[in-house]
Amino acid sequence: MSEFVALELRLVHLPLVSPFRTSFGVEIEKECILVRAETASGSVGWGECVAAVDPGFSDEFNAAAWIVMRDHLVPQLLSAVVTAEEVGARLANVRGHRMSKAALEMAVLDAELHERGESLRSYLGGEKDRVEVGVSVGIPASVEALVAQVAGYVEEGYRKVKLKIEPGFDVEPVGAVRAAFPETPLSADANAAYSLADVEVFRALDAFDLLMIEQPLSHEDLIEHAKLQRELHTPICLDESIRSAADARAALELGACGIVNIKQGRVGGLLESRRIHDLARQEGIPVWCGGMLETGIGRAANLALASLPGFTLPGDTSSSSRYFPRDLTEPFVAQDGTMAVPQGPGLGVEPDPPRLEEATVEVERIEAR
Ligand code: OSB
Ligand code: MG
Repeated sequence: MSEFVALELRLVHLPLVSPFRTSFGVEIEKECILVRAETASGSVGWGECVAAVDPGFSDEFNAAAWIVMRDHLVPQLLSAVVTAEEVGARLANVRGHRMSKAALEMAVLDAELHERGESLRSYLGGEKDRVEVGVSVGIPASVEALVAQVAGYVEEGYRKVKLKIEPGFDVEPVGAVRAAFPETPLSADANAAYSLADVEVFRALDAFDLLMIEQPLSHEDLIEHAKLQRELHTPICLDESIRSAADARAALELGACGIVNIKQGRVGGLLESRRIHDLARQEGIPVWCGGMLETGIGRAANLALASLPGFTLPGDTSSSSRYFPRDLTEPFVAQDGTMAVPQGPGLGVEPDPPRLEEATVEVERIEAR
């Protein structure tokens, strides 16, 4: 339980090692909002908002997230004694904006856990010291470039390679990677780029022994995913379509997927993530931890979440070097396809002050009155 005296929003820009292209757009540079929460007793907590510059993955984006946090969400957390578990209910009068709410909940939780001296892993009920990780590969210039890139990642030891696909770049590249790496666990992520009329594409992908096909159809659909799933052997994994535990319940009941990608930002926070985990586990549905090209702050949260027992498939949490020439925190490094779960209080990491200053393009401090 903490009383918050100030919340600070920071817009940061970090160069990416290479542009990341998906079916909905391209990111050349990482831009995100960090939240710094300060309690009356002097504890500090950090949160990272997974929204991007453009509303491509979802309807959330940074400029809107900044306003909704500053004007609508942060004021409701200041001057009040709140626990992380109460954040969701306290912010429920604002509809949607889950990525913003998740960032605030993360900062509140990090501060609270620092006050208690407890790690996020322990708080969430995580059981693993290290988690299996994979890598998500953006759409490249050519199939040859893709195969070469995958070779490097396989060499690094990643336990799963996820290929981004879109209409016109699907069966051929996935087939080429499968032929070059017959043993590597592979998946394909369409980011909602197809419709049921494309069923033949998925029948063809079905032949490549993929671990899953991620979000083939509309970001708002469950029913058509259920229809497609009945046509395929490969499990469908939902990402964009699952924004809450209620969505997950509906998806499982409909048979819309066999696997769920959990992203704390997409579903409104770590606590809702745990509810989805618990539900899926009860239903015998595997989950894994997705990623949104987070900096070390958000990556630490993902690792804590991925240490829960139902996360039985490798996550998209790759080494810092896969994303940034320089991360905001101490670099994360995968070894033999696994990554250590931070053990210190809260997230167990914080931004390196000079690095943070260098990356910051805007700061707004909102104080309790
Ligand atoms: O669909 O999983 C996705 C990144 C940004 C937006 C959506 C997605 C992704 C990734 C990257 O696949 C995962 C990561 O390495 O963080
Ligand atoms: Mg995805």
